[in-house]
Amino acid sequence: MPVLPSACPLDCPDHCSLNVTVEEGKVVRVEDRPANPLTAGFICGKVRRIARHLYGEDRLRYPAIRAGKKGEGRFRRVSWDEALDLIALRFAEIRRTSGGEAILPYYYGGSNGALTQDATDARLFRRLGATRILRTLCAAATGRATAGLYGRMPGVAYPDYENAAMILVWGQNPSASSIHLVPIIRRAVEKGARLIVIDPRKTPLAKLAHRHLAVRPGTDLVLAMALARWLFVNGRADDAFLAAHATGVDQFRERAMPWTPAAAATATGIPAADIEATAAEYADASPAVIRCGWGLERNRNGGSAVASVIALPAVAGKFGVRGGGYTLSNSAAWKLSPSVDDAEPIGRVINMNDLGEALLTLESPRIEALFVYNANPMMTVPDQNKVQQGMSREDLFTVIFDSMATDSARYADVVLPATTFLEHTELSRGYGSMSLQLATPVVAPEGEARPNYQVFGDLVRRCGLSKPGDTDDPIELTRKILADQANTDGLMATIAANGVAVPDSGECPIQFVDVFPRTDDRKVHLCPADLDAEAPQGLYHWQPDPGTPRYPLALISPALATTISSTFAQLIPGIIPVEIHPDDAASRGIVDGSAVRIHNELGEVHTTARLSTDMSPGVVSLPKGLWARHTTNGATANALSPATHSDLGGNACFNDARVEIETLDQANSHRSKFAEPHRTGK
Ligand SMILES: Nc1nc2c(c(=O)[nH]1)N[C@H]1C(S)=C(S)[C@@H](COP(=O)(O)OP(=O)(O)OC[C@H]3O[C@@H](n4cnc5c(=O)[nH]c(N)nc54)[C@H](O)[C@@H]3O)O[C@H]1N2
Ligand SMILES: Nc1nc2c(c(=O)[nH]1)N[C@H]1C(S)=C(S)[C@@H](COP(=O)(O)OP(=O)(O)OC[C@H]3O[C@@H](n4cnc5c(=O)[nH]c(N)nc54)[C@H](O)[C@@H]3O)O[C@H]1N2
Ligand SMILES: [Mo]
Repeated sequence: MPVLPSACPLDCPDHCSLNVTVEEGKVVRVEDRPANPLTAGFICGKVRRIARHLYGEDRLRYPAIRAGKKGEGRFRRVSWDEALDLIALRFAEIRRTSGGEAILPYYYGGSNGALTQDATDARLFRRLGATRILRTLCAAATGRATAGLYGRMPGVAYPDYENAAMILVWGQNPSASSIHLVPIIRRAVEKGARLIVIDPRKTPLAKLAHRHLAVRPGTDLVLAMALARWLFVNGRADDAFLAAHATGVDQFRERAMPWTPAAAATATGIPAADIEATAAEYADASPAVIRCGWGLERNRNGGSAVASVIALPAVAGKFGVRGGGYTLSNSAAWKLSPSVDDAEPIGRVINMNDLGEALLTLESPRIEALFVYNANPMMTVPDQNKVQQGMSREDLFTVIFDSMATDSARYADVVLPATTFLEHTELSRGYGSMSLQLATPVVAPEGEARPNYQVFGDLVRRCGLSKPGDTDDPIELTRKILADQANTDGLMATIAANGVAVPDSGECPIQFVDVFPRTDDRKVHLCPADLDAEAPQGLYHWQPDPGTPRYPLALISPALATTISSTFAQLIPGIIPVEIHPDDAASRGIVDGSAVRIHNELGEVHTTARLSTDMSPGVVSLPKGLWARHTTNGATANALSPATHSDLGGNACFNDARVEIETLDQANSHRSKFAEPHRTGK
């Protein structure tokens, strides 16, 4: 049985190298490939068992056209020619009558692969003059903060965590979202490192931690500013480092000053003594590393929160030693070039969090066509009821290009089946690991599935938008993406031969020794003017909790170990419960297993309750990425998440959902009393 090399490009920091066993043209086993030291030894259960995903009943295998009402999910199989000609024809009509901006491409990170997004798709939509989408569901706030303060300097590499004397895991749950970091942290702890976890939930690492700070969602900014203030007022700020390597120190210090331990305790729910003790421990420890995740960006204060957290190693002088500093996204370890030459059109841009609103209300021109790929907006975008209303428009021409029959696909006029990363060529880089990998197909496509680069390349031609020099060839596209590297030919040869390459800055750079801020003066900018101007009331200004007496509970929606966002979730059986602290449950007459209604002014979710002391009082949790089948009314956490934007980057504010929960019995008795109509999610 052949064992073939591959690489996982899915939206996960780790970026595993894979060995895939193929039997009779089908994937039968997927394991780690030792070539990549970081991911050698084990891979996640999702990809290990990916055969269930590739060959399961939800796989899309053939192009199809709607044969029922919008959203009903009835389709008739057609040929690729018929499907693509129909799309080209409708696009031509819409451009003629309303202009290209009446077409909206919608995509996110379903495959993080460089050949699958911003490649031939960009060529098509730029030449059509389509409306552009701001990719803000995730990492927009963290991206703005790291760009502003450090110019996206690469972070502390995972293997160097073993050298740390203190590890702060801040708003990340690697046990689900980045599993190769976990054994490294465990080894560091065994060797004596102090572990601090800052998370509203008792995550697996919080249970291992010496200190767990159960921060109220959306208050990390306050906590980090209180830690910074403590360092300044107790003479523990590293003045020499700040003088040599930082700007904006006075402004930053001034904004930290109001956050006394007592004031911070009120906002964050963390006792003042714990805040002070944490600051003292951090000041004393070296090397100390902060693993900043994405949980803290998904709220109104997200950008300033991330900025304040990554400011701490500068204030405390934690750089310059192996295992000291911070890690956020390491994707900037590789600077990739565009694979298509077309410039971004200057035209209409919409924030993807506003998808529902845009489909329903945007004018001049109205959105007449929606082309969704690498994304599952019905399940992953805030204000789900609005997205559903928008996608239900009978006059909206919707194309869904995916490898799975997602909940979004039910709303398609045309369904196009996509290959998965095991069936096409893909170039990808990690954002936890610093690897770059090129993988060629290990099996032929299921049914008639086709890769993105081929389908968008074909549509460019059918739309009559070809230009000389266009290529859809994945290796030629790869060469363009790597064109600005120091030694493109050498790198192409390395990734072709080994599959994987490490950046020039090395596998494990030391911050402020091997890598420096990529700002114009190579300094950390603690209060950059552009961020200060962008944040509604200035950088580091804290916006209070959006909870109300009617909707007091903070609903968060963290990643599950069994999915990547909504990918693979179709394989999870049964109804998924909302987790609630026993005290919050008791005061509401909820017991373990109760059927409950979670609701606010945006919508409602019907599911069951699971009582858990892992939750903090006042915080409830329903995972991200669920499908309609996982709740009893088909709505998920996003039916309750507002389509508001974070202070920086226009990021989604999933965790600003504030809700109330009642048992379904209570809900039904209200309903009969007031005969109040309730909208359900689906
Ligand atoms: N409530 C709540 N919602 C959230 C979050 C949250 O915290 N709370 N988190 C958000 C986060 S972090 C993210 S990143 C987003 C993700 O949001 P999405 O990107 O919409 O979610 P995915 O599940 O990754 O969907 C990707 C889709 O792309 C498809 N796909 C994969 N590879 C290919 C390919 O090669 N070609 C094509 N055409 N399709 C492909 C997959 O089958 C899948 O259906 O969700 C966000 N949604
Ligand atoms: N298995 C798996 N792996 C994944 C993904 C997945 O869905 N499943 N998704 C991938 C993607 S798209 C991304 S972006 C990354 C995300 O990876 P993570 O950063 O781990 O993202 P989340 O699970 O959203 O949030 C992490 C933690 O933040 C906590 N949290 C929520 N709100 C707050 C807050 O206000 N402050 C603090 N301090 N903590 C808070 C949550 O309880 C959770 O434990 O993981 C990637 N890897
Ligand atoms: Mo994400």
